[in-house]
Amino acid sequence: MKIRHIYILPVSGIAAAFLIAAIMLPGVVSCAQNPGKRISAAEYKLKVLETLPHERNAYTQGLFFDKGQLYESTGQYGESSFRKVDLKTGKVLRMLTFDSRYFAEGSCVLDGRVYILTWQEHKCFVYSLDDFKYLGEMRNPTEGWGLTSNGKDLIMSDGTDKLYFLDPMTFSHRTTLEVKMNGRPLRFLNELEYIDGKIWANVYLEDYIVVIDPQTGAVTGKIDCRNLLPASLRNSTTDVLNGIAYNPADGSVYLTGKYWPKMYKVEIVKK
Ligand SMILES: [Ca+2]
Repeated sequence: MKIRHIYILPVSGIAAAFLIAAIMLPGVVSCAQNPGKRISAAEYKLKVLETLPHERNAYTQGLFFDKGQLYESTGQYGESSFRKVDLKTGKVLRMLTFDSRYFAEGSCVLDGRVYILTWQEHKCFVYSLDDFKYLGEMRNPTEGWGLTSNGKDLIMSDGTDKLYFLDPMTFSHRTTLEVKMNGRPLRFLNELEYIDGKIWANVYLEDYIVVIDPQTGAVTGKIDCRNLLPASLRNSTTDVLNGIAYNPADGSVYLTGKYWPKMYKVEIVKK
């Protein structure tokens, strides 16, 4: 638990204790809210609804929709980019590239502004999504991995078991969520997507996606994504599953991976 601010007010000791407890409670967003309760993750598998092309040169780090349009950020030094992508053809419609000293990571949109993380460069770039115009940048004290938004906060992963809820104007931390799967901390949280009040997360180097309750940090679902990209489509550069995009217009979910030649429209079914 982390207390960011303690306000000293002229009240009696007992009243102050209640007041401080009331201030602290909303910030306690780990499973500590239910210390005796262990939530088991429900097991899901994928049903592929559609297979779509994906640029093999895209080391996918961020993937999201805005107004039905797909966007993607890609990493690696010298290859980092932000792209507007045609969903049906996989073709890049517009692209920003980053200086080779930056390794781009996750990205998301909030109120028409696109936020693009860097891995170890402690910067989050901000652009206008409409015209890709540079608006500024904010300092990120941790590493940057995945990024999404609940419509109010930016939600960021940094490769640990924590998700940070951030002010989109200042990047200051509002709350920190500790993520646990079956009662144990789940590290290496990577690309994120806020779907229907839950946070979906890739787990780096794993072939599964977890569904996280943003109130408690408990993993409520584990989605088995093994063999999503068949062996026949893999080559020496094919890397890990990474990339979740939700299109709220029709409730569809798309998945891909780093240097994958395909993207998949999927739905999840209980095992
Ligand atoms: Ca995403």
